[in-house]
Amino acid sequence: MINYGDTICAPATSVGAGAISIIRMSGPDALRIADEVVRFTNGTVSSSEGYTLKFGRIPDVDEVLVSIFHAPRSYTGEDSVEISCHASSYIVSRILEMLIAAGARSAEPGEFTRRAFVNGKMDLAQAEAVADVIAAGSEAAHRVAFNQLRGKYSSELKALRDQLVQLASLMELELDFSEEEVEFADRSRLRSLLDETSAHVQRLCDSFRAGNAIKSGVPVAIVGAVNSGKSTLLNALLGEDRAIVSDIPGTTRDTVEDVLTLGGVQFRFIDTAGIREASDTIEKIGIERSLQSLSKAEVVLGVLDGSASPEEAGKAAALIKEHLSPAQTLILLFNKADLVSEVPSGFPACDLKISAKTGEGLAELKKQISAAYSVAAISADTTLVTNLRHFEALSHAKDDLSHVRAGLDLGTSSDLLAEDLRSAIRELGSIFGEIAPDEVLGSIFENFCIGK
Ligand SMILES: Nc1nc2c(ncn2[C@@H]2O[C@H](COP(=O)(O)OP(=O)(O)OP(=O)(O)O)[C@@H](O)[C@H]2O)c(=O)[nH]1
Ligand SMILES: [Mg+2]
Repeated sequence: MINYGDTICAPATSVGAGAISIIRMSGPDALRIADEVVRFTNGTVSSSEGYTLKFGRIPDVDEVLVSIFHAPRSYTGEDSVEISCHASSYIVSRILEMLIAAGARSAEPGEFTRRAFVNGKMDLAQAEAVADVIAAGSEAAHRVAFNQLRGKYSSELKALRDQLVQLASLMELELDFSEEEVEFADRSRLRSLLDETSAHVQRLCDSFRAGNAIKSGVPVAIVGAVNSGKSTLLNALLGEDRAIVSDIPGTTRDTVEDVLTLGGVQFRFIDTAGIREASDTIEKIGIERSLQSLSKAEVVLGVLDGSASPEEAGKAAALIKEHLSPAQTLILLFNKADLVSEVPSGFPACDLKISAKTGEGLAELKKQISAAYSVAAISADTTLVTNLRHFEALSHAKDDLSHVRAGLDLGTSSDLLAEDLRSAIRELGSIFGEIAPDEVLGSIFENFCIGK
């Protein structure tokens, strides 16, 4: 265990909210400092067992409860206390001042979790999941983050890393015997092991798109011709007047977005400027943004004006499909169904008839949207990569492995292949913090809140 030498303190709850605040303190002097600041009727924090709670007084400030944790059985692995006081910003800052006067210092963002990582209480992917669990705004985002916090994610990556280590040792075996010109390692065995691990790394890379969408909200773009009812649809889905609606074509000039949770998944709905041949510079920029939103969306709601001519609607549908990629889900909507009793012949085939104005078909639309990303699909066994740092490491590992694969086919010498393999092992190891340079740790933990 690394001894940091100093003792840190910080509020662990948001200051000034709720009835109770918790102040956290961790480090070699945590117990002594607590005894200096808090008075107890009998005994001291230092002489108490771990996992006990003591009632005490901070003269002229507050009555508090002190939770006691002894190293190494604490969150950080160090001696720690948590002081529960009344949630007044005055009381919290008074207590912090007293702790600092007695020898503690203010913790930096994420420093408690950083100490937990350095002391081996959790690996780096788990430490990152702490922030994700706290930030999770939906059941799906929580489930993904919680799986990572529990360490299932790390064990899968560690198993993958071990497979690569095994591959590397097969290759090194061949190196050892190369002077005798024996191709010792069975290259076909090497190939199949390599293909298996590459496919696994590829699968993890592919999961990033869905994982990231679940973490930050699945983007749903509402696109279509001007005046087709896109903004009316956004407002109807959200149940509030979020975007301006008017019968003037070209009302929406810039994208407008808001979130809605459906079936435990957070969706980010993006209303866009209607797509048409525009002469106006500002409208052109808006349309450019519409197309960008379309290309970045997971789900695209193509809104067709049911009262428009089949030719116009056909053009609008073709334009949407032209910008769509196979990974995206398109739901084509026949809107303004309240105005038209039957779908005119020659009108593009739609998935659903709706009226954004009367609400007809919107319940079914919500079902179809949430079917595209359901929580049920994220079982405890699904590994989804949600973290950009992990995605980048996996992508590098994937490239390294494809070099190795290409080299095997070309008959490249084992020492060159082993070099690429070692690089892939390093990349995977960086995810759970096997190698974690200070600057990497710094950039991870600086995004945490104080007290985490
Ligand atoms: N009858 C009827 N009118 C609708 C429906 N949906 C939208 N409208 C009307 O159509 C007009 C245009 O609606 P908007 O929601 O502003 O259309 P938009 O697609 O956002 O238009 P732009 O922002 O200009 O691209 C408004 O007058 C709406 O009231 C519908 O389902 N039924
Ligand atoms: Mg609009």
